[in-house]
Amino acid sequence: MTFLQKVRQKRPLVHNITNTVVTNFTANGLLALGASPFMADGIEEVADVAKIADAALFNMGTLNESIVNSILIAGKSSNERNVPIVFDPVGAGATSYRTAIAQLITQEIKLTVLRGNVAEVAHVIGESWSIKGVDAGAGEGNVILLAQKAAQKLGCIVVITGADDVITDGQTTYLVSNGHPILTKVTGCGCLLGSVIAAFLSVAEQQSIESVTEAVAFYGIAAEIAAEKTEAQGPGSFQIEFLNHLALVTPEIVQLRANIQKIQ
Ligand code: ATP
Ligand code: TZP
Ligand code: MG
Ligand code: MG
Repeated sequence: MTFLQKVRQKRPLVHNITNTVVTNFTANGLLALGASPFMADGIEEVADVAKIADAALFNMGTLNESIVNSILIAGKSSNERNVPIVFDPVGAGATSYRTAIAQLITQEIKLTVLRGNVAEVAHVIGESWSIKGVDAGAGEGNVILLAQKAAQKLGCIVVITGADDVITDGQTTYLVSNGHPILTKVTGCGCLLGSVIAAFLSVAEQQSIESVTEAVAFYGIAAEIAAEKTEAQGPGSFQIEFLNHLALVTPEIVQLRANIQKIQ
């Protein structure tokens, strides 16, 4: 059985502490996939939510002190139960506050996956890369080596997304070349991917790089098909069609279209 089939069978409960921009899109994306979203960031309840969740997604897109505290409390509670955690350090490097908080979270919480654009991942491990707000700027470095260095330093799987996606645990590395540039014209497509990865991790053995790779390929394939179907239209139509294909893409379609390369 593929991880996608397992997600649709188990309908995992994914605890999301995410930003105010993408909350609705993320919940709809998880529902379309076949998972069960729970958006809960209140400091009063996050520890209890973490006790019932199958996976967690922490995202610092609209950051403030309350969100930081909620992520730290939920993260510790999730770690106690060995629940997989995906962290998206949105905008790390854009302000010194974001960089410091991203580094604090990676120190205080045992992550399963760090998912970000190249600039965000670079800044989390103290390297430089140009960044424009929450979007990565053009950079000069080697993205694969950067991802491997981050995975080794943080002791987790690192996913750096872009035209090609790098997925590595520091030893094994995959390159996924599915997806479509129009994903960058709809806010939250990076953020939702983190939640989708969390759902796939919840039906896998711990630290399963294969489940993460399948999640990333599946996501890119749903976007490719949605982009084909809305070719003459714009990002608004794409966004709706993308949600449709998160529900409609089958394991057979993933197998046919997945563009995954294992790198030594
Ligand atoms: P940024 O903040 O830099 O926009 P992000 O957090 O939104 O980053 P992306 O890097 O845009 O995240 O990744 C989100 C999804 O979009 C991933 O599935 C990725 O593969 C896909 N993607 C991004 N850019 C391209 C591209 N040029 N071609 C194909 N797919 C892309
Ligand atoms: N501003 C703060 S969070 C956010 C914006 C625009 C959403 C970023 O979403 P993504 O998935 O990184 O494009
Ligand atoms: Mg984006
Ligand atoms: Mg992002």
